[in-house]
Amino acid sequence: MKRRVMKLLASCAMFLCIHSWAAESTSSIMISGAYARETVPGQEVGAVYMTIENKGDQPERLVRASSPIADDVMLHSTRMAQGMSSMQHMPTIEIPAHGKVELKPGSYHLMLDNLHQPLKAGDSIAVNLDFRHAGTMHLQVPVKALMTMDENTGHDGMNMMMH
Ligand SMILES: [Cu+2]
Repeated sequence: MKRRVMKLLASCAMFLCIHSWAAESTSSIMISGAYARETVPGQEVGAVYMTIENKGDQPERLVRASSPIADDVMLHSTRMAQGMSSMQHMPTIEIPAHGKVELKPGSYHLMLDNLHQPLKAGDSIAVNLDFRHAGTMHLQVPVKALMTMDENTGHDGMNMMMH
């Protein structure tokens, strides 16, 4: 099990890397590799991933996220326990000084609740992040297609698709 998870993490890291061309910076916070996962018909929640880097000398905190295309955007963390994944609501996400936090499948993510429209690959969606010190950042997040089956199989694959 542990080995499968490691393999999963490795493939996620690669995936993020491939899509990390665009980088945006405001003050000491840098966002890179942001993307949203395409939704399937009937899916009313979406997930957004990115890397948040803090180049400053003081810890930073993501306190809120919002999007005009969803009723609510929640900060979530996915945990694996005994082969089952569950999501936890996070009140805030801390980014340590000179550190970074990766929002990625199987870990932290932004959860778009009650989507007003389906997320289609090739589109981009507006997402706003409120940081305690850096203030509000407005992002345009590209929507990426779901991974194909040969890149991503089995139960862990399902987990990645949903979160
Ligand atoms: Cu979630």
